[in-house]
Amino acid sequence: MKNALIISAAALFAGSAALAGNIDFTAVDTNGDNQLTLDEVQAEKPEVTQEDFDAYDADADGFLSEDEFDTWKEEKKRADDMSDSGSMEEPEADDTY
Ligand SMILES: [Ca+2]
Ligand SMILES: [Ca+2]
Repeated sequence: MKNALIISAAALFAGSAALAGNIDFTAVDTNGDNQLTLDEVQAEKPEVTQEDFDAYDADADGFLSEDEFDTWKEEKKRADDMSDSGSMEEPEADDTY
């Protein structure tokens, strides 16, 4: 039971992890209006879905502000940290902290 919960949480993180790496807001904002549209995000990361986008469009205006984008990147970073250690349930033995 508990594992199923953990796995779905991991799947959620994997979904948000679609926005990969250290993407710079200004690099994605190709028209420079300080708002990211789904098109702009997809130009950088085609695997990002409307669903991913909406999940972080906190005020649901159809754009990601820099704050919203930062939140996304933070979530992504956390997801990466988790995948770095192999799996959430079984931390690697070479854990350094
Ligand atoms: Ca824009
Ligand atoms: Ca927004």
